[in-house]
Amino acid sequence: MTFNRLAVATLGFAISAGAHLAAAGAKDYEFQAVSAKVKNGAASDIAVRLVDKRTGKPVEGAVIFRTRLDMSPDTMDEMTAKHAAAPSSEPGVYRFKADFTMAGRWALKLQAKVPGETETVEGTIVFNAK
Ligand SMILES: [Cu+2]
Repeated sequence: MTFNRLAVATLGFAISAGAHLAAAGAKDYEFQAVSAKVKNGAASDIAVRLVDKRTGKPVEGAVIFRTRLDMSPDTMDEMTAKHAAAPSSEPGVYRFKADFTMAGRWALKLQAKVPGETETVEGTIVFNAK
């Protein structure tokens, strides 16, 4: 009898743990601007931080596999800027070199794979190039 109750309790725990895992997802992560104000012009440094909203901690090892940098915040959706990933030594910070061609607001749109997360994490960060 005691054993059976323990087995039922263990099963109940396993189900609730599974439900918790299923509820976790891409929405638990957020890209943030390290600094929203950036320098206009070629080879400008821009950086984003990826955080786990459940813990507030930076997320290392994300693979950012798709990016787009455009002026959609200033209603110039078709105006894009070349950019490339750059090395970063700070955990959870992902850097790029961007060739801005116009002062104003630029949106960096990212898609990333995060370790331990099956869903694709997406983010849009607005930078103000001056
Ligand atoms: Cu523009």
